[in-house]
Amino acid sequence: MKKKKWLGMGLAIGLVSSSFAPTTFAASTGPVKMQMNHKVGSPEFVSGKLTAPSSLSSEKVLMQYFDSHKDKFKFGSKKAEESFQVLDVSKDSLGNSVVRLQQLYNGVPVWGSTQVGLVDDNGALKVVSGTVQPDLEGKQNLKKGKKIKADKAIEIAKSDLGFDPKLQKEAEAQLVVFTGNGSPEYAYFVNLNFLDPEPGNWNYFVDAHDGSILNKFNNMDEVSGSNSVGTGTGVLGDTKSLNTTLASGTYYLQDNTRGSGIFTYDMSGYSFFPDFFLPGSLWKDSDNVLNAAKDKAAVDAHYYAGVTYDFYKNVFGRNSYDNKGAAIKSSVHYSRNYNNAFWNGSQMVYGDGDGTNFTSFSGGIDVVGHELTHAVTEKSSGLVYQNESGALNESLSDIFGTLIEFYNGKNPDYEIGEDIYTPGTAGDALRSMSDPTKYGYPDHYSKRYTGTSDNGGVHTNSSIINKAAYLLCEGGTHYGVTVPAIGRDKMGAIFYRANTVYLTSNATFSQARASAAQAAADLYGAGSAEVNAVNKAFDAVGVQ
Ligand code: TI1
Ligand code: ZN
Ligand code: CA
Ligand code: CA
Repeated sequence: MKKKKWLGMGLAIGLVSSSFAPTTFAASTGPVKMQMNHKVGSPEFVSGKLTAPSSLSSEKVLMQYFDSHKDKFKFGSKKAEESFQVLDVSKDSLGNSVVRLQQLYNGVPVWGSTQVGLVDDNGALKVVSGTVQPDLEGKQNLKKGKKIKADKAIEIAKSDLGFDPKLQKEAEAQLVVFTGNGSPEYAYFVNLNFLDPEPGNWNYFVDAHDGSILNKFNNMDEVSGSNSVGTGTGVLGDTKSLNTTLASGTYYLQDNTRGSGIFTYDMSGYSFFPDFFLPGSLWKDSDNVLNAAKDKAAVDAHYYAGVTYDFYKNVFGRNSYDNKGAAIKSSVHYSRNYNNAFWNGSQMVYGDGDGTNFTSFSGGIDVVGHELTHAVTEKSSGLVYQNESGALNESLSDIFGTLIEFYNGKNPDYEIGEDIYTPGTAGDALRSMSDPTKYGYPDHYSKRYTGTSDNGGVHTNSSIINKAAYLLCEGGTHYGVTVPAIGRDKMGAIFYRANTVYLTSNATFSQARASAAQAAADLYGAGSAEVNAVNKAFDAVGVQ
């Protein structure tokens, strides 16, 4: 797979976008929504009627817009035409023009700083996405200029590798403005791509003034080699076998036996901008025995992604999250002491936890099942991650995370996150499907959270649906309503059909009830006990 050289920092931010409430204001051309990147202090996403219709080229429309909003985008004294290079202009499926830009500073590309403009077929600008690095002209470091030569930078990068690589293509050093460490610097971007003595695709940023290495990462995301089976020790100390790939004497966490493959990567504690350096480098091991402390998170992310793939394949005939065999990617050791895991729109990302509230998130199979189910939901119902649709999205992730835990068969339960939550305290969990109130979550619609935090309570109100799903599996009487048990398999089949057939992006809880009842009728008959049980389960949690 070929990697694009310029990764958009402000693009594809998915669930982890810095979603501060955008401001809305009326411009002369119509209402405009401007979402700020507060870290950088300039806009990251602007939408609305940004310009009036025009017969100019789409590039010109975008450049003129930048020129007339210099105060916001702060790209300096030069005109937009000199501050941005047009990388690409294309048409989308709706007839809009998509203009892709690379920010330049005095003609030098600002690494990772790309922008996109969407211009409709009337020549009106509708969207500007991507943060511009602001006020570069005032930066002291850039005034120092460059002192060392490109060849020297390549030498520095090569000697840092510690061995002499047989390069696939000649190394080049490209002068860039590197902003990844906070203060912009001139740097050489050096790519070293090789297969021998071991495969690697290293990116180096060598300070153009003093030759120091500002940053480096191995951007390799796939190897070609032979299938192999290794062993690993998981987060909880258990041993499991792993599908790996052997290439040039090194083993990689690349499982070629499922769909288009399962790949596990190392973020080595980095995060920077989410998505910027993801996925990190493909996990490698010298002897196919992954038993070091740092291996544990990788072992479980890899193994449980395989179990999750098998669950969806064997139970529902679904080939990966998109049902088209998409490659499944996970990165572990994301950031430091990071107390969460997420699906970013294209891959799973796991923190190591702070060691007190959480340990490595991939150690819980219900966590892995939860995250990969977000991908299934995104590719099917597309439930919007806010308010009731967002709580449904979260609930489906908990429900299937739990079904996958039962499918795996090792100490399964209806608790959520028990294997990674408070490693120093036994017997507790983050949430409970059987009794959400144990951890302070609502178990009835009348007790739902109606505030705006956590995207409108997506991790709170999910518990109401979780409880309905639990009652459907196990039966019980809740607030005076008795729900007959239909078992996990039928509950799973009903919710899977609801998610993949009937639920829509903006579904409410009551649409979820109707969808589940319809799914049960399709699967088991209109007047079936299963339809009755679904209705009772939603009655019990107060959803009509
Ligand atoms: S999908 C992800 C949302 C994270 C948003 C922040 C970037 C999420 O829901 N993560 C789960 C992780 C999890 C799953 C933990 C199962 C335990 C069991 C989650 O519940 N996160 C909690 C901590 C939260 O975000 O509130
Ligand atoms: Zn989630
Ligand atoms: Ca569990
Ligand atoms: Ca605990």
